[in-house]
Amino acid sequence: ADTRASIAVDLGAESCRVSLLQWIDGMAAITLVHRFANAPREVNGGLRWDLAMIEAGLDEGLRRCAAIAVEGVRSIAVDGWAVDYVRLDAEGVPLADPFCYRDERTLEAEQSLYRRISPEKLRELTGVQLLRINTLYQLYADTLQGRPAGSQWLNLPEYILSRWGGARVAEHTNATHTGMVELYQRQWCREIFSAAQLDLASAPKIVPPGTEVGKLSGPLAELPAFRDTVLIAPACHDTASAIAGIPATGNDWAYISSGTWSLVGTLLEQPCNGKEPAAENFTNLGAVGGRTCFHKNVNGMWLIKQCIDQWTADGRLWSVPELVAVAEAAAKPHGMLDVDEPDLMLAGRMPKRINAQRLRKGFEPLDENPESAPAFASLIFHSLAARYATVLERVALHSGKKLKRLFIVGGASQNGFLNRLTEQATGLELFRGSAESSTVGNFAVQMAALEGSRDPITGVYAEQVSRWAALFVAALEQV
Ligand code: LRH
Repeated sequence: ADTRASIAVDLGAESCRVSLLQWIDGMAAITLVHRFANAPREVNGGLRWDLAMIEAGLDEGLRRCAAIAVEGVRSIAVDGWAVDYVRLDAEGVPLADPFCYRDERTLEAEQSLYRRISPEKLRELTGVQLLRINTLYQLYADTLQGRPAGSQWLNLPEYILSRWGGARVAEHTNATHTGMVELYQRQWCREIFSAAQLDLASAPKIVPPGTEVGKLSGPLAELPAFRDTVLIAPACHDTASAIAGIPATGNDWAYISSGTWSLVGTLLEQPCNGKEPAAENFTNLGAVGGRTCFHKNVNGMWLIKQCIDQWTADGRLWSVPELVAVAEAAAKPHGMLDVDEPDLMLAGRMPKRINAQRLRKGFEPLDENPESAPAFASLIFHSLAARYATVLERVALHSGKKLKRLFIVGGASQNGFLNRLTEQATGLELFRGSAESSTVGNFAVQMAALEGSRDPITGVYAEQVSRWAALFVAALEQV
């Protein structure tokens, strides 16, 4: 057997991670080798990611892995948050720092695009929930700003793979979140491209999860550990990776992938794109093994993190664990927050935004002084749990599943208080999956890909991936 190591890169809106999988006496060992903070920044009135910082951090992570993995590195795969993309010039060099999906330029682009193609039509063609953050509206915003139609773009994880020597592709699970892929054909949708005045010829080729896209090349490839390292497109969408990292069987479970966002839903064998799920704006995104992530984007730790940023600016530094502890002891404020109000998806002034909503709804505003953070945190956690319960009821209804179990994965699955509230609100039996579930799923897809048997259309097989995931969840618990 090949006992070389593998590397999983997981790009997060709050932090990026580089992890190493090694085989020691036949046992899997996973180490988080490098983790660095990430955040969008305001540049000339636009909200953008610092691409050079991300690239430097990832290269550093790879170098550290090479120093540890004396046995050599067999494969590398990259997943990350969906929808954002890098524009390239003819040589494949980035034209600018990528926009962050929260940038407000898509507020107008969305409305303007709906005059060319109706939201109902978009929904029917793609099965994807209408979210203004989707790549479609961002690319159309570029068009409105006079961007030439022919320039190439790559979603972020795929861009990183190409930067390390991989072919320029769009991995299917990640491509679906652009809002531009036909639900059943699994290809770019002509009608949508033409409505948004986008050039089909410059769109990257869609490939399924578990596709080898090339060999590591360039300066890093000179390190001995990287002599013969293949690059793999895993499920490039971090949420699809996180769900692939849940080794559950049976038909009675739902998931919450809990981080900046909470993705609340269930895995389906077939998409569910009827009138009602469409009206309720559920999404059908690509999952590993040709399955479907049927879920809804619910707000998440974004609310807490944005409040913390504001309180920090006002002179009081709260950590998330500290806030969770005080929130549990605080009284539950009267009146729940509508966590999914569009205004609460925007950056900045979060305590003010929350109070503005409370005033609109006729509730007492909360004290915005940082010392009163416990009341805000309590309100946020209670409201998130209530929202999860409402959404999961609809998930059960649309999917026809009798839900009994709820798997919570991702960074915020560590929040015991929110978990207890969620268990109470949903009445489901709660299981905490891996906090690094995207990394688990990323490695699991790599291993399944390296084993070699795969479906030409949907890629690696779900059962195989699931077996590897079970092993890696256990391997990560040892850390
Ligand atoms: C989570 C996530 C989510 C998307 C959002 C853009 O990181 O990928 O699935 O909706 O970021």
